Amino acid sequence: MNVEKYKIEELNEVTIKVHQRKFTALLDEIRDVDSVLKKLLDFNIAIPSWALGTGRTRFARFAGGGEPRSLEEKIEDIGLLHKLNQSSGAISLHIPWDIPKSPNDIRSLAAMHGIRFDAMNSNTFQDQPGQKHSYKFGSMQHVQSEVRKQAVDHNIDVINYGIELGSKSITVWLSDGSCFPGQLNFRRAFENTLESLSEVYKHLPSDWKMFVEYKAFEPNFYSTTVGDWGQSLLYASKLGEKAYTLVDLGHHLPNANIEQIVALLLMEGKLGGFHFNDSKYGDDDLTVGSVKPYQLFLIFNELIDGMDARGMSHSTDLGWMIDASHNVKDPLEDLIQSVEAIMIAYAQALLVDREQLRKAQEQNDTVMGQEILQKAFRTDVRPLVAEARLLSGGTLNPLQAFRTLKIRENLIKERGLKTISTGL
Ligand SMILES: [Mn+2]
Repeated sequence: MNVEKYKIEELNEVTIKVHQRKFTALLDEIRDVDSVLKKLLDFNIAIPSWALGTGRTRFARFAGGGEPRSLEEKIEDIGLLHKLNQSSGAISLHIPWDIPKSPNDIRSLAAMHGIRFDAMNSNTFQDQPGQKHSYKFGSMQHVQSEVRKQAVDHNIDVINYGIELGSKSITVWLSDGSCFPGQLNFRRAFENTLESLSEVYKHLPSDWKMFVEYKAFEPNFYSTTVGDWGQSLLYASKLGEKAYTLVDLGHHLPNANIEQIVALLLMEGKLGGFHFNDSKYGDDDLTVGSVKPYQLFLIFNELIDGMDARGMSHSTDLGWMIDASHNVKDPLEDLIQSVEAIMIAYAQALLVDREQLRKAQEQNDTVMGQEILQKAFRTDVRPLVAEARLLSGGTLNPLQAFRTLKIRENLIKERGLKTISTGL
C-alpha cells in the first residue's frame, strides 16, 4: 500500500486551523522555537523488525490481520509509519528472523522508503532448526567451548549481514544465566561470556559499535550473566572503546532509578543505545509512555543534560530504538503511539530551563528544582511535535490518519487476514 503525498496534505488541511491556533498559543512557553523544532525534525527512532506483527504472551497469541509476511513487507510497514510521522526512518533487524536474501535489493527498498538500518540484533536465546548445539544452558557463558563458538560465529554472521545493509552497530542481548543456585559458577560464566564477546568484538569494523544489553531476569530466574548496568559496563569497559551499554527500560528491577543510570553511563561515555517500552511489573514491553510518562520525561531530561555536557548530537550519537510488542493492539497503531510518546518526552525535556535548574540545585532550592522540571513536563507540547511533523511533510495526527486512510483494512486486503509475521 502506498500513501500519496496529496492524501496527507488533504488530511492536514482539515485540522490545520485548529493546529495553528494551538501552536501559536504555545509559542510564549518556548524560548528559541526554531532550534527546538530543528532538533525534533532531526530525531528518528528505529523500529524493530519484530514489532510489526502481533506479539504474544506465554499463553496465547491473538493475531490481527495483514501482518507483514516478509522482510520486504516489514520495510513497507515502517515506510508507511515513517510517511505519517516522519520520525521513524530506521529499522533494527533481527537475525535469523529477518535474514535478507538479497541485501542489495533490501537496501534499495529501504532507501526508497527513506529508511536506514540501525543496530543489528543477534539471537542466541533460541535454538534454530538444524542448529548443532543447544543454548538450553546458555550461549556465550556455556561450559562447552563448541557451544560458545557457535554463538560467536552467529554474532559474526550478524555483523556481516549488517555490513552489507549499511548498519553500523550490533546489539547483543544474552538470555544467559541460571535458574537455580548452584547451577553455574558466576565468575566462570562471566569470564566465558567476556571471552566470547571479545571474539565478536574483534570482528567489528572500525566504524561500528557493539551494544551490550542487560536484563535483570527472565528467562533465567536466579541469575543473569549480563544482569544490570554495572555488569554491562564491566563488559563494555573490558572490551574496548567500541563497546557500550544499552539500556532497555523494561530490563530493570521494579522502581530502579533509570534516569540516574543513564546520567552516569553518559558521564562515563559508555551509553550507546536505548530500547524504549513501558511496564508496570517486569519486562512488559508495553507502549512507550503508556504507564509512566513522567519517568520517560525524567530519563530524557538526563539524556539531554548528559549529551549536551559531552557535546553529543541528540539525533546521531546514540542508538534510539523501540523494543516493544504485545497482544492486544494493532502493531502499527501501537508504534504510532510509542513514537509520539518519545517525541513528546523529548520535546518536554528540551523545554527544561537548565540554567535555572542549575541555580536551584546550587542553592539547595528543592522546591524550585521540582517546579522547573514539572513546568516542562506539564506543558502540552503536542502542537510543537505536530508542527515538526508538518514541516517535514508528515501528518498532523498520525493515528487519525492511519484510521481515516484505512491502512490496516488495505493491508488485510493485500496480504490476507491470516498472515503471521516472523518473530516471537
Ligand atoms: Mn531490548
